[in-house]
Amino acid sequence: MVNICQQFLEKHSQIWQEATVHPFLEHCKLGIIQPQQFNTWLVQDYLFVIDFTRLVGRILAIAPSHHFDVILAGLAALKDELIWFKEKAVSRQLNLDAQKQSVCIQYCEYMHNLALMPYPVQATAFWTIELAYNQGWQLPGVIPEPYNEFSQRWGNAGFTEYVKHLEKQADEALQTASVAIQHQAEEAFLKVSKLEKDFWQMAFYAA
Ligand code: HMH
Repeated sequence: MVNICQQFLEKHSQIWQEATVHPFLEHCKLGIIQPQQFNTWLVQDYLFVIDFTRLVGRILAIAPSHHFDVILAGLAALKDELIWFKEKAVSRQLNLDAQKQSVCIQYCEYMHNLALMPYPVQATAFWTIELAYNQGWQLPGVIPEPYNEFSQRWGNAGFTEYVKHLEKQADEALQTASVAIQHQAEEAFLKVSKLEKDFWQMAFYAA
């Protein structure tokens, strides 16, 4: 099987690096991230994950049934993640009933628009979104407390496995897709990469 997802990563390695390597994560690793920066990320990411969960629900609705296992596992993990975000917000005394910042709005709108795209494009975007956090939180190496549990959530071995399954499913869908749809999937990969970078920028330069 041709590994189209890997081809996207290789062809756009610079853009991918910008999506996954950011001073925000480096400052978590060094323990010098400021509460304002971290809390902005936390609240905005919670709002993001709500819309991301809706996206995954829509993907389930159009996926071939032999892809259900992986997508349902993803949804189950998102159920826990939403509860976990609320616990983190309580312990940090953050109000999750907040307004989305402009980058978060853009990302959520993009995920909403993905609903109109063919399954192979949605499967590619899904994989890209999860891989961005899997690699982003893993690449800095061991992140000290109190941020370790954040890096563990997306960087743990089980999550890495899950992302590999997402890649396989996207590759399988792309395999039989038209060249036009494959190009759309590449655009989705690039768009998600750009939004990921912008999301870190938003939190890092939190006003
Ligand atoms: C911005 N991208 C962003 N937030 C997340 N929680 C994920 C990806 C999950 O993989």
